[in-house]
Amino acid sequence: MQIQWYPGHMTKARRMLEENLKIVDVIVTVLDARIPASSWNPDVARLTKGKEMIVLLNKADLANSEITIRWIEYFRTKGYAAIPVTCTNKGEKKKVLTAINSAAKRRVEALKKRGVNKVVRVMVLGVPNAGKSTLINMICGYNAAKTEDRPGVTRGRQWIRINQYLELMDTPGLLWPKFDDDSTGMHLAFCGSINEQIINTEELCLHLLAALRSIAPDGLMERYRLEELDGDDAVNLERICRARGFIRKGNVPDIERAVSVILNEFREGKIGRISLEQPEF
Ligand SMILES: Nc1nc2c(ncn2[C@@H]2O[C@H](COP(=O)(O)OP(=O)(O)OP(=O)(O)O)[C@@H](O)[C@H]2O)c(=O)[nH]1
Ligand SMILES: [Mg+2]
Repeated sequence: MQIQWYPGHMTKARRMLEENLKIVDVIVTVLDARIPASSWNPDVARLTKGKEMIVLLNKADLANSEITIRWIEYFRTKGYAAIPVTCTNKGEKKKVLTAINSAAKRRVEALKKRGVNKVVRVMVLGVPNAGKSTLINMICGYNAAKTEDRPGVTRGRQWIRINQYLELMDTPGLLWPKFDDDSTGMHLAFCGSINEQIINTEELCLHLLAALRSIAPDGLMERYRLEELDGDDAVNLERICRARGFIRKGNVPDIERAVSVILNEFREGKIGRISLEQPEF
């Protein structure tokens, strides 16, 4: 299944990123902990080379914790400060602020020697729906940035002042013009980073079922009360309709409803804490 989504507002957002790069001290890259490889933007990585960067593996509550620990090791061996976070959890604030302070330390201290108290400017980047605005709200303690469970919520850049010495910039979710392989676009779509209007969601759901059948068959069977899994995911989808009572007049399975429920339940972690990607060292 081939997916590409690079609408005009992303071209604009990329330009804005380039224009603002000079004035930022630290980049925070928000990845989705379930798909760190697919949510790593190679275009942004190239643009921000040489900047202090912190890699946040967000939505850690939805990912397999052992695999997340391995991803953290992976990014650390690549030279990045990397931490797992759950931005919907307010208790994570200190951990993130410590990482930002430590990344900005060199510049802050250099200026302090010259008697200047530097305002640290942090740009928050990531694919759509990764949790950038949620991160900013968690740090500032109130809803300064709009968040929603769909991609493309934040459109323009927005500076949010945290205190006298710290400012964060929220940015629109960014993808890149061409994914290297089909699985990248698909994984991003599974996790809600692609606008559903451009996707055949039934086809996407069949691919998700195939992935879950191989990674988390027990979670899948348990959630949808299936005795066994068929090798054909169209059959599994129909069984899920029946198990959930998604039946229309004339005993016709309501596939559309099941597709929407399965995608949402996966995204909410109801099928289990599932990591779709593992690091390769
Ligand atoms: N379970 C869970 N959900 C999260 C977490 N962080 C964010 N979310 C949810 O993910 C959805 C998207 O969050 P946003 O903060 O709007 O994402 P964004 O990166 O700003 O998205 P765009 O502005 O569209 O690029 C929201 O429904 C959040 O509640 C997390 O750590 N765990
Ligand atoms: Mg946002």
